[in-house]
Amino acid sequence: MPKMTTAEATVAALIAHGVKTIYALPGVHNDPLFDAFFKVGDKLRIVHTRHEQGAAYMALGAALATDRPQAYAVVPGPGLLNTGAALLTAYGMNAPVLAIIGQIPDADIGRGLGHLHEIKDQSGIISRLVDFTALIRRPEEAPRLVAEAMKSMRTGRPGPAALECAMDVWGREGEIAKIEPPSPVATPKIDEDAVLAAAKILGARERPFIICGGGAQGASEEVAELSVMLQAPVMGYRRGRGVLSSRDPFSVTLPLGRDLWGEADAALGVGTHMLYPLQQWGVDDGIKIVRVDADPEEPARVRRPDTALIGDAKPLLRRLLDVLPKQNRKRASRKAEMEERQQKLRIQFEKIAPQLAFLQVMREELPEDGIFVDEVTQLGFAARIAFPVYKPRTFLSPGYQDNLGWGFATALGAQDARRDVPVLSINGDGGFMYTANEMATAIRHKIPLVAIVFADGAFGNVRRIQEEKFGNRLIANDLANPDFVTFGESFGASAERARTPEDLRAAIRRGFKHRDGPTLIEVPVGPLPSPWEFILMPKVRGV
Ligand SMILES: Cc1ncc(C[n+]2csc(CCOP(=O)(O)OP(=O)(O)O)c2C)c(N)n1
Ligand SMILES: [Mg+2]
Repeated sequence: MPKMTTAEATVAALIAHGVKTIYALPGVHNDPLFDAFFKVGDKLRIVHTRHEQGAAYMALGAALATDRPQAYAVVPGPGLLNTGAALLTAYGMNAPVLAIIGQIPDADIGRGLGHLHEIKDQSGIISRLVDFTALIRRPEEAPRLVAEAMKSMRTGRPGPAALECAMDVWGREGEIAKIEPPSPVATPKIDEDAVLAAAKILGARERPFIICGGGAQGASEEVAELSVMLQAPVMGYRRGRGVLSSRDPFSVTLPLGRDLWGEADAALGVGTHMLYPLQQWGVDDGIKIVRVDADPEEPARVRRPDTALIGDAKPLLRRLLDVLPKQNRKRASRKAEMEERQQKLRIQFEKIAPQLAFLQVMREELPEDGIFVDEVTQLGFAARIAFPVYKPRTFLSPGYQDNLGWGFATALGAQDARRDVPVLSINGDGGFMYTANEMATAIRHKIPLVAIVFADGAFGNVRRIQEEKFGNRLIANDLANPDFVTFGESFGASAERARTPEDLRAAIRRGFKHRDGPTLIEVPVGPLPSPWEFILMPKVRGV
C-alpha cells in the first residue's frame, strides 16, 4: 500500500469524488494540505481569496451554479468564524459545500492552552452549522471521512458538511488503501401508498396550486408536466424561481401566488418550507396539502399535511405523474384566466416601474442560461417578484437567511465554476462593500463577472422603514461610498457608470464581451418606490 500523508490522502479522495476546485485562504495550520494541493498540480485548481468569507461564498456560488459539491479550506478559529455567514447560508439553501477546517495540535484540542487560532469546542460549533462533521485523526481515516462527508451532502436533506484536521495530523504518514471512486447513492424506495394518496387528493380537487422552493430546482420538467395535467399555477419566490419558466402564464411569484392560495382547494409544496402560505397568508380546512420534501421532519412542522412524499423531488413527481392520470378529473384550460391575472399584475407593478426598467434591460441582455445573482437590495426585492427566469438554477437568491453581502462573492464563485455562461451580480452599495475586497480575487483569477452596484448612498431599505414607520428618525443608514468606478479601476477591472437603463444596457453588453476579467458598473440611484406591498401581504384565508 502506498504511503501518503493525511493531507495527500484527503486530496486524493477529494479528486476521486470529482472536486476540481478548492476556494481557499492558507495559514500555518493547513500548510501540509496546501503542499498536497501543490503536488497534484492541475488536478485541482486553487482559488485563493482575500478573506475567508469570500472563499466560502465562492464555494457556495459554485455549488449553486453547478449543482455539484464544492469545497473550501481555511484555518481554524477566526478562519472558520469568518466563513460563518456563508456556511449558514449554505445550510439554509441545502447547498453541497464542504468546509475543510484546520485545527490546533491534536493532543491539545480541548485543553484551552491558548494555541494560535484555538477556539473553545470548534467541533461543537461546527456541528451546530452543518449536519455532518468529522475530525480526521489519522491518515488512514481520511478517504473514508471524505467519502462520508460527500455522501452526507447528497443524501436526505442535502447541505454542507465539514472536515477538521489538526495541524500535526495533516503531515502524518500512513499506508493508504486504494482510493475508490464514490459508489452511486442508493435511490430510496418510493412510498407507493403516499404517491396514490397524493394523486387522489390532487386529481380530485378543482383548483390545485403548486408551490416550489429550492428543492424543486432539479424537478423542473416534472413540475411543468404536473402544472399542465392539473391546470395548476406554480409559485416560486426566491429559491423556487425558474422551476417553471416565466414564459408560462402559470408561473407566478408572491402577489399572484397569494390570490391563488386564497382560492386553492389543494396545494402541492415541492422542496419548500411553504413559509409565506402557511405563516403569512393563512390556512384552513378547505385546502388539502401534499408535501414533497427530502427532510422527513419538514412537512409537519407548521401544519400536518394530508400526505407527504419524502425524498428527492424528481423521482417522486415522476411517479406521481404516472399515477395521476387515472385519478385526475377532467379539467378546463385555465390559460386565459392566468394570462388575464398576469396582465392585471403588470399594471399593478407600475408602482415599481423604476426598478423594473433596470431589470428589463438586464433580462434582455442576460442570455437565457446566464445566471442572475440576487442581493438584499431594492433591485433584488423587485427581481424576486418580477424578473423573468426561464431556466432552473439561473436565479440565485439567498433564501431565508437573506443575508446582506452574500451576492458579489457568491456570484464570483458561480462565474468561476461556470465560465461558459455570463453571470450578472446585482448589489446595493451597502451589500457590495461586504465583499468588495474580492475584486482582487476576480482580477487575480480572471473571473469575468459583471457586477452592478446600485448606489443610493444608504442602507436604503433600513432608511425607508425609518421614514415610514419610525417618524423619519433616521439613524445609522447613510453611507460614505468610494467612487465605485475608480475603485474598480484601481484593481484593474473594467468599470463604468450608468445612469439610465439604456446606459446600463450598453455597459452590460461591454461587460459580457470582456471575458478575461471582471466588470463593475455603478448605477447612481435615488430612493426607489417600496416593493413591500407585493411581498408582505396580509392573510387571505383562515381568518
Ligand atoms: C447580514 C445582514 N445584516 C443586516 C441586514 C439588514 N438589512 C437588510 S436590507 C439592509 C440595507 C441594504 O442596503 P443596500 O445594500 O445599500 O441596499 P438598498 O436597500 O440601499 O438598495 C440591511 C442593513 C441583513 N439583511 N443581513
Ligand atoms: Mg443602498
